[in-house]
Amino acid sequence: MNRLNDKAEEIRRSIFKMICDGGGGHIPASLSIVEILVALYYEVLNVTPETIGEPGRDRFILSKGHACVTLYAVLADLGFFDKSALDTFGRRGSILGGHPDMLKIPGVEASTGALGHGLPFGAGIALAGKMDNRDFKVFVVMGDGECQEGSVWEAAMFAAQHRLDNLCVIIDYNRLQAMDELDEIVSVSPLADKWRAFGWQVKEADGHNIKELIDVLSALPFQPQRPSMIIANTIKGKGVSFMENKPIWHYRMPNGQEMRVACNELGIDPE
Ligand SMILES: Cc1ncc(C[n+]2csc(CCOP(=O)(O)OP(=O)(O)O)c2C)c(N)n1
Repeated sequence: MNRLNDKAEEIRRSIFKMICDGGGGHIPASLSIVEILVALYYEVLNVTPETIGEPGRDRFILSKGHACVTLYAVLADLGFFDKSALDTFGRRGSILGGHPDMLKIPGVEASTGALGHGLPFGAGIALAGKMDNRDFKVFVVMGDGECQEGSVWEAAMFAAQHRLDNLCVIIDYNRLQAMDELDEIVSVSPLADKWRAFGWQVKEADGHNIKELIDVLSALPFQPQRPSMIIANTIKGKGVSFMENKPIWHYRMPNGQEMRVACNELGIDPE
């Protein structure tokens, strides 16, 4: 497990450097999902740069597309595209923009950014897999604030009705939404009960504990004939102390002194 914890730290450094060098991005939202993506891509997902075109591969959809730099760092590390592309993030002509583009970036399965689309898209792919008698799984990572979108609940009903037990959603439950606390905007609690009421099998996990995440993900489907939901308890901004649980940092760049503190905490050599 040390290897994966080290990998998570490496991905955190990559996220921070990419966004600071690129001049803008969602740092805390990206730090929130590091362990979730590391658990999925390094232990669970049956997909590689060689098999990305094969119909039987597992699918991953990052529905909270504003956290795309985490996905970029992981995909580059696994060789889906050259790591040098990370240095171009946010620049004119780069394949790596502020939201992921499936037509430009090898390994990206869905263009996302407009919240509420990843689950409907994933549910459609999961149904197609069932109809084609394939045994791949579809994983969707969503934000907790994203659960306010009506399209999420339409897809939730659809997935339960079609018994999509090849579909797993992981909610990044950091309890913040953009610039405020989720409960101060439109509360989604009790989150687990809501999903259960829609016919989903729900488990909770510490979203920063890679072993716990892998254990839960290894138990899929949680119940045959039902879609699975993992509510991952997370901290928005995890790893940079002054950003943790602070909504103001949703889309904000650190100044010189803040940059030095963050680099020190993440183990980045300040140049
Ligand atoms: C349909 C839509 N409405 C609004 C936005 C603007 N937006 C970008 S990130 C964000 C916050 C989403 O909250 P949450 O899903 O909890 O993500 P987190 O705060 O953890 O990053 C919003 C509202 C968007 N991207 N898409």
